[in-house]
Amino acid sequence: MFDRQQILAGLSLLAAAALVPKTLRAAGKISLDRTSALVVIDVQNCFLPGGSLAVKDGDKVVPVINTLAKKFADVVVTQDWHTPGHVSFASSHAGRKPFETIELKYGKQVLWPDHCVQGTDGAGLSKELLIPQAELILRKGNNKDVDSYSAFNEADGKSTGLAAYLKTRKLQRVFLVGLATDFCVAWSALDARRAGFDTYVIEDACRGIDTEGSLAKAWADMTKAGVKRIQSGDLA
Ligand code: VGL
Ligand code: ZN
Repeated sequence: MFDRQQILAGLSLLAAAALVPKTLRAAGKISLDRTSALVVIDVQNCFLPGGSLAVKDGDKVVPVINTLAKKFADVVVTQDWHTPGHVSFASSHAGRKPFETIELKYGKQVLWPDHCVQGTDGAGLSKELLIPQAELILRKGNNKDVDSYSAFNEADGKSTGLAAYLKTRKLQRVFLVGLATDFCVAWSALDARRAGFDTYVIEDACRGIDTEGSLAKAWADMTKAGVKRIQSGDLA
């Protein structure tokens, strides 16, 4: 049994906790501000279970992203958006198989199963993704001869205009989520750093493809470049 003194002590502790300002209680958490933007990478049917380039547990990111998105006023959503016969498809290269690598004018290219063909259901965003306030849907990789993992620059270096869009809107901090960690998320994060953004990747809101050690390499490259690796629970 509690005696009267114990109850009083407990109550005063509760009262003291209530007096601690919210900012202190959130100590160690990352506070979002008006310069923070969420960039949701390629949460498209082709990358979800049953899709032509399914990322393992790709669907698990959707509820995490939906919850996160409620914290952001500014959200950009991207779509991988390839022509039929795109240069990144193994089927466009005689004798080549998916996940082999070839050398193209702009460098190494992993060859993929056909995916995210413009206007097809596979290229559609997940129907479970609920981010009504998202103001920009950016399509990338729509040039037949050039891939674009990154939302910022195509593989040949040509800008998509995303850095200028964010800067015009005074959005300095970029939080990346989506698919796949080791390709489109990582390349976007590296380009965001190169363009001078304060860059975060929210790990539990991403899933990777992980071919030939690509996931470990992507994290090593991102860490080296100063990309911050965080969890959704780290946000205030
Ligand atoms: C992606 C491989 C090919 C991605 C897109 O969204 O990460 N990966 N195209
Ligand atoms: Zn692609």
